[in-house]
Amino acid sequence: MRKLMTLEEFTIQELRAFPKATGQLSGLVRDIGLAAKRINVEVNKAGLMDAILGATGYINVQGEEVQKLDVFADNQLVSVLRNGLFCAGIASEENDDILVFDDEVSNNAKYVVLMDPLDGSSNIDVNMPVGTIFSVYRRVTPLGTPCTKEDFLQPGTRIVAAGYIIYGPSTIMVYATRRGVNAFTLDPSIGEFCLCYSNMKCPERGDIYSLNYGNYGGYNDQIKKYIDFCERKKQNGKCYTQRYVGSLVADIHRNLIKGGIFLYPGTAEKPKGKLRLLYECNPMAFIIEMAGGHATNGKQSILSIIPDTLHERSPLFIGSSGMMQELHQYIKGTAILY
Ligand code: P6P
Repeated sequence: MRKLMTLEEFTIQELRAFPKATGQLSGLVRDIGLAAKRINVEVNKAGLMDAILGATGYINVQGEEVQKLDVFADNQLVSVLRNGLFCAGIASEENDDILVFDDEVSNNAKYVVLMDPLDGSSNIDVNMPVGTIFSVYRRVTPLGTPCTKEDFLQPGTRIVAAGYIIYGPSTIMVYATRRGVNAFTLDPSIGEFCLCYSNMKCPERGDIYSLNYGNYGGYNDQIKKYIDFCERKKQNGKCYTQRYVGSLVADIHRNLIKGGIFLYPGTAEKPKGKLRLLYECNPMAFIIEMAGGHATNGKQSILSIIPDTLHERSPLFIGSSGMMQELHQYIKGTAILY
């Protein structure tokens, strides 16, 4: 059987291609992979372990009930990154403020990590896919000093690497840098992530659109226009399919492979939508754009948005470039789908 390259071998191969690289980013991604393996064990036991399943009764900064696995995932990622050599601090969707590691080694690390430790966790109790989402930025503050909030409030154009781990029938890490997007499936027989998709490209078009209709009972005009657009495609014999898991990693992973478009517009009560710019929109936009797709907030590229606060939200339209272009053209490039 063909020997598959492990994540470790892949990052070393990348290092060999860039002799000037320090190896810090490779080491950081391997650390995240280690945490993901530990999270994967607990996610796979969910349902068997009342102790770790279900809610903690706490409410996080997003006003959402915190699932115990959320807390476990956050702790695993913080632990490997704090004990590693390559990360100066973390901003997590689960924590109100940044986590500054502030020790001599960490203060000299050149990267910071932003993450959603377990996105879609409300799906855990019904055994649907959930995911870890992360992005890596180079610090803008001087090495040798503790990182500050300034290191985290950078636009997505400054992302050095981003990825997600989807805990589904397989556990797969999708990892993107400006050199391309690659995916690694966890092989439980050796406990390693093994390269399964090289140089992933998001198909220019697809037949899938993902939207939670329930959020738009009144359907504002722009939404109505887009639904009509998709329905009209059906009438012309081109079957457009609506697929929506309610777990961002699962919905985008499917569209990345098959082609498609995901829409989370602003709603009446949440004009800026539900999804978090730093922890969900930016990393997913980076991954999709490195694979040839496109992502906007309806008015501008997601990656160009200058964040004001750690937990700000943004509408998100993301997916196949041809479908994104059609969407914008169809509604004549006006401010779409707020
Ligand atoms: P809705 C999960 O809670 C999440 O943050 C994303 O993973 C997912 O895409 C979205 O919310 C689903 O939101 O309003 O459709 O339930």
